[in-house]
Amino acid sequence: MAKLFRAAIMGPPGSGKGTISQRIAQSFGLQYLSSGHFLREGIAAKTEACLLVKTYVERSMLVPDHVMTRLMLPRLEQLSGHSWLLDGFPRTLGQALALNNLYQLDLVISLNIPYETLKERLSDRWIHPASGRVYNMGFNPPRVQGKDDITGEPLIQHDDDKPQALMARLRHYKDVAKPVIDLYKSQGILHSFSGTETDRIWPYINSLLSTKMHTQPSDTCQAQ
Ligand code: G5P
Repeated sequence: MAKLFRAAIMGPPGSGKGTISQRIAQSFGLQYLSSGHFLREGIAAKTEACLLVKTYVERSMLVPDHVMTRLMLPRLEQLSGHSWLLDGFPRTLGQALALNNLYQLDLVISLNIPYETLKERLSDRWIHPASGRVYNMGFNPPRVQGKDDITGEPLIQHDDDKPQALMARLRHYKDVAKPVIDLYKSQGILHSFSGTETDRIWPYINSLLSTKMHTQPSDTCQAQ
């Protein structure tokens, strides 16, 4: 059996983590777990644990580490036996250390995207809330305006993509990401990618992953 591969992707809001994660999951057969999607899904389903974090998510504030790790680490336990990719977790040094106690990551991808690019992208972003599928009216529009390609259900915009919330998210990201980036750098597993277009960054990530892992038949490739 091929060795399990464990990876994480980091980057500010709108940097393309979700878009790139979906491509990685499809191309390399990794299970893909997005912390933001997982929280929003739990909030929509009104699960007790996720209702506690609703206020944080709605205000684009980081959910406290002890709550986040209590939610995410059991999900990872359910994925034992699979290779996986984490999108948006760990976000803080506390989360990274909690994860580190249980799993050794093979690779961390960090996306560096200019602020102006992030602002433009997020104001154009629409999502399908049930699945977490992400569209961008310029870059990746739905086939029918305002409707999800697969289900035909209406698309919505996040409250946290509005300009004030976005500034707060970017400030937070910078502060909390630095020690996490330093940790993964010191472990020799950090790979950073800079640019303004996902399509131009993607071939480098694709080629990095191809050399780092054996391409395996996908067991399932779904956003969780
Ligand atoms: P999330 O959901 O993790 P963010 O803010 O980190 O939220 P977000 O906003 O989902 O990340 P992304 O995944 O980095 O952004 O980017 P994306 O969705 O793929 O792309 C953004 C847009 O740009 C899309 O419309 C896409 O189509 C478009 N796009 C991509 N590439 C290009 C391109 O090349 N060109 C153009 N023109 N467009 C492009 O977290 C949400 C909340 O959950 C909580 C927090 O409250 C957080 O605010 N949370 C946590 N709290 C604590 N700890 C954690 N670990 C937490 N995780 C989540």
